[in-house]
Amino acid sequence: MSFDGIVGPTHNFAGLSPGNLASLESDGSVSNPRAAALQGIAKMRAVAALGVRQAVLPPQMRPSLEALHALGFSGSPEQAIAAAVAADARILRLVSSASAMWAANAATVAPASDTRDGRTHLVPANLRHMFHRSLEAHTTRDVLRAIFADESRFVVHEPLPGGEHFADEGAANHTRLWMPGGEAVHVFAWGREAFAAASTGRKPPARQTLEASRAVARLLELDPERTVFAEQHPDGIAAGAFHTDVVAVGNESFLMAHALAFADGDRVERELGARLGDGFRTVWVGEGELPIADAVRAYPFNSQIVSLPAAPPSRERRMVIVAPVESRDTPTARRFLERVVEAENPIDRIEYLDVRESMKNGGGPACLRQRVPLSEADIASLSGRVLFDGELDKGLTAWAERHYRDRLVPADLADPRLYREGMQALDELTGLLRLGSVYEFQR
Ligand code: SUG
Repeated sequence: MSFDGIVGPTHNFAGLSPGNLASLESDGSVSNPRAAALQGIAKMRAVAALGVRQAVLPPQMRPSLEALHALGFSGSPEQAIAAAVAADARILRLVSSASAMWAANAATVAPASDTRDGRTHLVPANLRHMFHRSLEAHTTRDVLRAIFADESRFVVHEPLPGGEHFADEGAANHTRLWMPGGEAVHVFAWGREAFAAASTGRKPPARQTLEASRAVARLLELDPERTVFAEQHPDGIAAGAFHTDVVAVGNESFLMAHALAFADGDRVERELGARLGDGFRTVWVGEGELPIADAVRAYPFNSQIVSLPAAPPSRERRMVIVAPVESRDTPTARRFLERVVEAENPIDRIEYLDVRESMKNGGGPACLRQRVPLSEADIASLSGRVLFDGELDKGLTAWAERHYRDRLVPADLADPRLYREGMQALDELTGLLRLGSVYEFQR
């Protein structure tokens, strides 16, 4: 099951993420929140049409009044926003991002089949490394608890505590691989070792720490034998692959990755091969065929690889790559994806989708979704009305068309009407999704 983040009403280009080239390049340009939300809904529609169970995660309220208050800007939304702008407009940018749309960063998930207690475990990501993203963690926890409320089936943990030592970016650095009939293996990628960095005083642009990845694996109650910890390639990170899902993507028995995805790709390949056995397929690509700059610009690895429902009598699962149109329009990326389709592996074809508004902030199709493997009984026990069907599609589309602006620049964030519009939109949305009061302003 795929949970997509609905793009929030303040989607804008504020240049908030050093190390994320698209975010920096788009800084200050005009965004279209309505188009962004509709592109996200269209992606859900397309993925659902492939036979994947699809669900939604709501956006978060921005600007965050809680954060403004915590920073000493008191009073009504109007007063707090005005005071923040007067102090430093960059603060308002930080508390206004719609970044919760990138659901891959919402949490790391292990399904019931892989955990010691037989429940599905979700660890909300603390997103410590970027201030604007760290604001998401607690509401994400509350939203997940509202949806995965049945404690006999689901455990929604607290986000990891503390500061930079346990900086966790969620499933953007995590992949679960498995062979039919076999046990799954979880790959946790990390960018830096907090203890090592502390001792040298070095502060690399890497976000995820090894210490955080190990803590997440513990909380997920995974068998240590079924985990692989892999360092992200520092040169890949330096070139703009701030999350592993910018340079590698896996699904079931298939993994494709750039040579600059992992510091030791050979070891990753060997360890996975040893655990998953024959039939596990990988495609690697190097600088010569696909320069890292093109991979970062066009995001062919930030695709969703979707398993099609098995067609009887064949029990074999075929797969489709759902890629951003930028990789169709970048020759090296397109040729690489076409080679993947031709090679001996489960991939049948590529479908290109337009999520340009999200892409301009460094988020492709894979960033917009969180994978949560669920049984039919689990799905039936979800709270709220988050399953994406024709009716919710219509409801969400009309809702976004009614509430969202079609133009926003960072200066507009100071407009108190934007705050009121957002509050009204999200209040109505929690009704549509039957989620109860998940936002601070509703309490
Ligand atoms: O954390 N961009 C996000 C993009 C996250 C992409 N997710 C995955 N790769 N899974 C980030 O850097 C930019 C917001 C701005 O600049 O306005 C931003 O937060």
